[in-house]
Amino acid sequence: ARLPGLLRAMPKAELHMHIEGSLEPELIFALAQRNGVALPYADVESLRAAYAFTNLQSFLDIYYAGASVLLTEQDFYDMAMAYLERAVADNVVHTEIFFDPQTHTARGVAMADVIQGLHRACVDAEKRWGISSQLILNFLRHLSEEEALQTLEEALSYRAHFSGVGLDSSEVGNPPEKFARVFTRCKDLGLRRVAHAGEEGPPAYIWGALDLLHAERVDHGVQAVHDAALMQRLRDARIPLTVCPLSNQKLQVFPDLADHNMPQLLAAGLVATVNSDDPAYFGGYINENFVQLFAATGMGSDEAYQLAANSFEASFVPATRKQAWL
Ligand code: ES4
Ligand code: ZN
Repeated sequence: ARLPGLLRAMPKAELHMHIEGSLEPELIFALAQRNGVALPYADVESLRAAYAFTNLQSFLDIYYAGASVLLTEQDFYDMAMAYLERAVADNVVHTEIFFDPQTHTARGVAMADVIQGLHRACVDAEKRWGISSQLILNFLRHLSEEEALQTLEEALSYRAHFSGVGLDSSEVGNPPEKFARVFTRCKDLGLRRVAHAGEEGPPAYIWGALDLLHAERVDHGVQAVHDAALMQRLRDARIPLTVCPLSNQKLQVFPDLADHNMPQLLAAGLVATVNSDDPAYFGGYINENFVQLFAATGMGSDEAYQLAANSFEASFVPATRKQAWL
């Protein structure tokens, strides 16, 4: 049995993918031209050449520059359709898509255009290819909690179009306690909750995501291995970790993929999953993450099956539909 073939062919859910991170350089330049936006890069090649990241912040600076070409409802639709078609090719049958409204509303883009463009793509993709999806609104943690609360209020006009909220952007120096009030309000509203924690930040930020943000999943979470009590909590409560191997490698969390701690997370009984994070920036969509991770760490078909099952268990679909996948 050839492992890469199994990894590519198996049905899977993707639970950690920033839609702005799916913008390929070619689409960035096409949208810049369509919208008359000037970019600080001459062409696709010089933009791609700038993708040499040393840490999370060095990536985020370029990621926000790339997102500046998104202006219209159609732009958000086109971006999401391109990702969804690519996900279908990787046998993703369900995806939970992160979006960063503040990156766009700060430039004068209407919340309606962001959410309606993304939602229309999700509807069309399910009709065309059968893939199901949910949208998860992420708050930018380098901005204030007041700004997050305002963003939430604005987005609530489109409450039916997103299932949950998350927390992303610059982690270190922006701990979860900064957003405790907005996440408690989201819980009261019946929104599902995730948060980036323990990507570059310490285990204390993962504890904070669980206890102060009421997070139901932890995005990344790979730093949990440094805290035995936290590992026990994650395992016993079956709190999933949405891990992104190529992201971790490119942002120097694990500079050598052979040193990635996914085997350790699975051996400890955690509900860990494999995801692409920002596939246009980190060198591959979800199947590339699976194939390269397995080649580097020596994991086998048992782990492949476990990761696929974990992706469905960790999803926010109703329990009845989960049963059919598992
Ligand atoms: C992100 Cl890799 C990562 N970490 C935190 N925030 C993000 N936004 C987009 N990608
Ligand atoms: Zn992420």
